[in-house]
Amino acid sequence: MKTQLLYLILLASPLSIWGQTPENSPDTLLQHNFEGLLDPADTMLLLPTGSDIHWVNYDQDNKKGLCVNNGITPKGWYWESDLGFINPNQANNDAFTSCSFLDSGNPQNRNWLITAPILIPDESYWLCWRSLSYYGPDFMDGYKVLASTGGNMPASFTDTLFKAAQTVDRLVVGSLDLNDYIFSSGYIHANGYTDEEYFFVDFEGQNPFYHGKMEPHCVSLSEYSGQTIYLAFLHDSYDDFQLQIDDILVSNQLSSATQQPLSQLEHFQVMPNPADAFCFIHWKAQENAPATCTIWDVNGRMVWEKSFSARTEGQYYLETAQFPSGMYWCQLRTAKELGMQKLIVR
Ligand SMILES: [Ca+2]
Ligand SMILES: [Ca+2]
Ligand SMILES: [Ca+2]
Repeated sequence: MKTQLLYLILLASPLSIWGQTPENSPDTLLQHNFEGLLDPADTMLLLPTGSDIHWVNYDQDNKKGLCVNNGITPKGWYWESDLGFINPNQANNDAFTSCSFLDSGNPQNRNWLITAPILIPDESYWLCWRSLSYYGPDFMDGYKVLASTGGNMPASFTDTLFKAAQTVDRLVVGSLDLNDYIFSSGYIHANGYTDEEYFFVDFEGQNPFYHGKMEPHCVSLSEYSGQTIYLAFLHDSYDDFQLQIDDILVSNQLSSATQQPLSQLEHFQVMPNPADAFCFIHWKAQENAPATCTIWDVNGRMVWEKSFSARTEGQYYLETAQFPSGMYWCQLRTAKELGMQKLIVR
């Protein structure tokens, strides 16, 4: 019975809930931006049972965290302002957060954020998300993005789609030189702290540190075509600090005709953001190419689109007063490059 219900929901959702048509809107199968008035953790299960249809926030280690609130940090994932801002209290974004600075010895944190099940219709689908490790390189948090075709129990997540490195040891405490560290294998935040769009040097702490900002990632889900899968974000760091995940998206809008991953635009910005009556969309591409800018609402409906002739750099004045207040996705893409940003219209 459970399985039948699951498939009904999966089959019905792209059409009836989001009202999509393949011709003019993205097939967004799953989206979570951790925004709103209610704590997203309240709607999640605390334990996976094998074939759940809800998201799961599972604290497998059951160790006390010391990251916030004088040691009463939630043990699993928790809702928090975007820590990538200089002052997170002034952030206009919220994200899901996990703490690996744990009590008693040097235990491994094991916090699972497991999605609802997703039926991947064909090879054109991608998983995208954003993440930040708050405190690098001294206490850089690593994590894994995993997939399962056999239910949502931890042991079923046998496929690793992405692995972010964590700090394993340091030769010089507080150094900003990556050569003074030993990291586990995997991607080091902000491309090894070279891409200044995704970190800055923060002088507010005891020592200067690399303060992480939200960095987008995408992986293809093409090998799961025709299958129902669960995706999991496993924060499995030893003795680091805080990791955040945001804007989890499964959609087929990020693949080119050749199914090759698109590289990031050199620069892509929408400002002011939040926008009251207008915003400027500015981009810089690595190649001279025609571009298309598309805006979708949170339900995956395309609300605006414009094409631009070949250029390497462009700026466009967009009147946002034409859109109802709310959150949108703004995407700028060429044949080979892509930029995506959240746009808040007030
Ligand atoms: Ca935990
Ligand atoms: Ca968010
Ligand atoms: Ca570590």
